[in-house]
Amino acid sequence: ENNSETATQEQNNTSEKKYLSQPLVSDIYTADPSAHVFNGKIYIYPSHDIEAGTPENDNGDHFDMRDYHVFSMDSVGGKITDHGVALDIKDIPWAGRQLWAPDAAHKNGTYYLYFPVKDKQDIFRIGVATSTSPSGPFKPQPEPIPGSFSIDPAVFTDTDGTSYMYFGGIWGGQLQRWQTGKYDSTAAPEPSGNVAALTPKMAKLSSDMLTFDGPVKDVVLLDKEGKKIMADDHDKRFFEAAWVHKYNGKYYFSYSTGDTHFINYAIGDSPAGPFTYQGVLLNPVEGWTNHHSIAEFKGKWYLFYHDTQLSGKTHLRNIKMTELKHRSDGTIETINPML
Ligand code: FUB
Repeated sequence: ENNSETATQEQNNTSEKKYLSQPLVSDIYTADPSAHVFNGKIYIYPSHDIEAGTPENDNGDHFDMRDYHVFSMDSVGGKITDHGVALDIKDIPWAGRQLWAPDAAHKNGTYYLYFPVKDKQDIFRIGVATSTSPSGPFKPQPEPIPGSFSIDPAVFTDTDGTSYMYFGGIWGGQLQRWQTGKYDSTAAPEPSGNVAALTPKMAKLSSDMLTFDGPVKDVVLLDKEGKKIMADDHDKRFFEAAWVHKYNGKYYFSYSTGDTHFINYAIGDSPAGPFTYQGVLLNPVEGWTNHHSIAEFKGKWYLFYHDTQLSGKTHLRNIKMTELKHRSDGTIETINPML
């Protein structure tokens, strides 16, 4: 009898899903969490997923979001505050559809919310909105950032005060449509064969944080032999969700591999790269997309990510956080979202 009880228990244990961490927010769906520490608190700038009823396809039309909420936490594991609607698509004069993964920055008493949205020609551009408060509401500039394109802006401010935007995403993120410098809606979703993968992009931000100061540059990702990551290497090549953090004087570029669902990371000596591939930072989560950010709070580092624990649906996600550990050699311990 004892044996059969043990067998039942084991069955229960194996059929029950065990998540590394639990959703931070459960009354609305949230995704793509970009976290920053402002005024001693953690602020999270996520996408706000909704059931818009738009059919699913490879371009991500089912991610049909219309506003952003900002969240804050005084302590890890403490209460999370929803500050309400921080920016609504109806208030962005040039926007068409799909408010995707945002990021935020702070300079001289102003907070900046950077966001990708399709314009009225259905071309993704990156916009910026400002507020005197980290929780908004944010007032958008009347036009997108000149020269911006594609998705997933991530703004990193270096210790010298210079800010850089990293951005780009292939397939539905449209990065592949800009290879000639002009928009080409006929481009294949990504290159294939014996060619280098498409690179994420970066640009220095102007001192007012509202425009690019200088050209948009390629962010070169190299393998450990110093060769460019190749287009067919879907376990390693950049797909979307760029993020940069600085640790012990080194620059860490992390990103999603999209259809293979990893968050990988690469290390460089300068914010402009090149960055050398190191390995997987976060293994695949439940749901198709994997999108993260990394922030230091009170001497510890945290990974912010999402999965679909609450809904079981790829376009209705929930944000989570967990501790991230750098080893003494600077590499990062791989995080498994399921136990
Ligand atoms: O949330 C919409 C899009 O899905 C994001 O911009 C991508 O990074 C992916 O998470």
